[in-house]
Amino acid sequence: MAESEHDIHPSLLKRKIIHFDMDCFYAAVEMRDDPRLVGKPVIIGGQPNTRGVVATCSYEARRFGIHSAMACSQAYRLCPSAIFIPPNFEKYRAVSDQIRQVFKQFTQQVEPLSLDEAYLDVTHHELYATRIACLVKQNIFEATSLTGSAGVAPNKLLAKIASDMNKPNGITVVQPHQVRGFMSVLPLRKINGIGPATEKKLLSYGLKLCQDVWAYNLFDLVEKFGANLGGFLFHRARGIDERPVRSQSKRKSLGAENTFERDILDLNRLGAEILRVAHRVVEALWKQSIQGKTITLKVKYADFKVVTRSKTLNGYTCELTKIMDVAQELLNKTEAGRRPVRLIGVSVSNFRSPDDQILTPLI
Ligand code: DCP
Ligand code: MG
Repeated sequence: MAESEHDIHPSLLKRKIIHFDMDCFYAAVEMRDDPRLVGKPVIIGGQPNTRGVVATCSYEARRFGIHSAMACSQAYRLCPSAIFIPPNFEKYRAVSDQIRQVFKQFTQQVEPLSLDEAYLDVTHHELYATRIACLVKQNIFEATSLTGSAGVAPNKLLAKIASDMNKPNGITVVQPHQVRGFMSVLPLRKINGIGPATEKKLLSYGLKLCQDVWAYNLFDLVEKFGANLGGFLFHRARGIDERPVRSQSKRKSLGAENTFERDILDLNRLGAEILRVAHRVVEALWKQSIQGKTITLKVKYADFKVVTRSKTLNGYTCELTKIMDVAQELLNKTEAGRRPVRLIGVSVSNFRSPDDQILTPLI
């Protein structure tokens, strides 16, 4: 139901944001360049008989239940006739440059999230934001023969959720007066930043949809979930997100971390936790096709004291086994095993070229 201007949060009247995301990006590039692949289940990533994972796959392959980050062996079991193709990052990076050129035709405020997606702040453009989204789509198709999908909304949170709703080749618009209705039935899991672990935690409190959070005030949520998650939930569940589009600043490292439910003393268990965190980092490196030279391990002990240990390699890497080995070696240089640990983090920095220092949220 529409609502009066009075009920609309003022931040929703401030900005016009487009989130643009290419459709099955790596697979689409390969299908464009080899028409024999069109209409077939195509998987980009490792080979089926190795320990590799699926980077992405065509929509035909998705019908078999295949998705990004799935083990190739499992993808093969689901669809033995699928065509497995190794990734060609040079090509994807070239296309990525082309799409960024198109974004820049409309605004200088462009924040790339990975090779195939970006936020655009078009608040001050004379055209309607929806019209700009159409033009971006058209111009990208003319330049690359590839399609993408756009979300048009008053902030980054909503634009990102919206761009995923009409894939492939679609545009979804969320206007300020629609935000309440849009958020009410949205699963919390759709909020960027709420992953499987947080989802599980929220479900244990009976919180599944955004509107389930509305029953609690900020104070309740902070008490239940702490200042960070509590405040985040309160605002995001209402569709509020005041983060600006950051075109200038460039992240120089990419990392992930995990706080344990209970402090861990056992070194083997810590090793397993490092593997989980390193896996997330490697996935993000892959997704953005970047490699780094320096690996840093962060350890927070039960008493909240934090130490970091780093190692710089001779060459660049984005390989799980390598990053894992180094992180393990770094763990041995801490007091882990003798002091209980409450958090482990792994990050990679010192990227291959300045171009690769893409701004990414901590995952
Ligand atoms: N990617 C990756 N590993 C992942 C996720 C993605 O290597 N776990 C790579 C391959 C994708 C590209 O990043 O083509 C873009 O990621 P998206 O999440 O946007 O996925 P797609 O563009 O492939 O599909 P969609 O049409 O759902 O956007
Ligand atoms: Mg995409």
